[in-house]
Amino acid sequence: MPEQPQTPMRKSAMVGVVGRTNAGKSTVVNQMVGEKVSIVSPVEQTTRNTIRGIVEDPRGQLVLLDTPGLHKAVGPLGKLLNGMARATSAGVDILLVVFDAAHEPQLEDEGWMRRVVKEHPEKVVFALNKCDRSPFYETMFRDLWKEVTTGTTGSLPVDAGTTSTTCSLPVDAGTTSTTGSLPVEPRWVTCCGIRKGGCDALLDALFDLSTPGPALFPEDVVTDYPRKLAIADVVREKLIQRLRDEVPHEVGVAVKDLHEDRRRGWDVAVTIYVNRASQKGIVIGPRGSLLKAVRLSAEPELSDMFGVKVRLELWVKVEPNWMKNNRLLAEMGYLGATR
Ligand SMILES: Nc1nc2c(ncn2[C@@H]2O[C@H](COP(=O)(O)OP(=O)(O)OP(=O)(O)O)[C@@H](O)[C@H]2O)c(=O)[nH]1
Ligand SMILES: [Mg+2]
Repeated sequence: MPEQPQTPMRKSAMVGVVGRTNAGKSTVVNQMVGEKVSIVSPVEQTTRNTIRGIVEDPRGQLVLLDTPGLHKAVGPLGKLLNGMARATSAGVDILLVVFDAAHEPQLEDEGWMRRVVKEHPEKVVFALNKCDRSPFYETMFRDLWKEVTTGTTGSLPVDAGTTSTTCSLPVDAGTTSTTGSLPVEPRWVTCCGIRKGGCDALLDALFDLSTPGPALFPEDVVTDYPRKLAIADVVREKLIQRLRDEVPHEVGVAVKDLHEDRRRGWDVAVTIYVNRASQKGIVIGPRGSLLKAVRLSAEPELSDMFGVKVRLELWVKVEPNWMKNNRLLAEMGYLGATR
């Protein structure tokens, strides 16, 4: 009897998406998922939670854990975010490290490479992102990896945004030797997060490394990120886009109440926390114009996202040191969110 052609087994994998802040992790995750599950902005430390984006494909299912980008930790929230990224890098099937190759490698990039050397996860993909940009520093990243794996250390600049060049490494990168077995050679993929096509190669590499297994989430979900946190994130994205200087980093957003009405949609009360009284006026804007612009741009996006009419009520509250307030941090999902 002729042999029946075999249908390939569906694969699944949990993928930790890590890298320096602003490398384009969330952009790449959204492209691969095909929908916006994670907010994106040119401001550092945009992602403040580990967000799961789910890729459904004939080849199987990938669960992408988008993490806050590693940065020189400032204050308790900064440390919390770095901790989240590190915790996610352990216990995943594949580690996807996203590098911003439109810039020369920075200390945090070297830090991730060292972490790969130290912990040698079995499967690693290095994504050289922003390949639409010129110059593109592919060779420098590849050379750095060679240096890191052979134990010759380079002395890299700290991120251009920081003034000090003597900060300690954000990950445990103090070790210069690579004693023990060498790590697995990562797959290198050149991609462009802002173009869908650029991310197909990334999906190919990830599915290639995945093993046969059952789907981890139902097929019709793209994220299991709690909706209150997703709403707060979209509001924060719209705020960040309109705020300047240090204010974006000092803003915290929490959904206080979500009232569902089957006919009228959702009424959502949102509180925006700032550290200082002077920031309250900035967030509200002249005659409430900034807050209104935030609301008008967030509402249609949220309505689209959830398939119901979403109305927002935005309040601004001065809460000095909200970043040290565990109750508020928990409300924003930043505590106990390290999986
Ligand atoms: N030119 C170009 N810009 C990109 C590309 N990918 C992302 N960006 C931009 O880079 C900026 C940062 O993108 P994000 O996706 O928010 O970066 P992130 O790594 O998630 O940042 P954090 O959440 O702060 O860690 C945004 O302005 C993106 O539009 C790319 O392939 N090319
Ligand atoms: Mg992000």
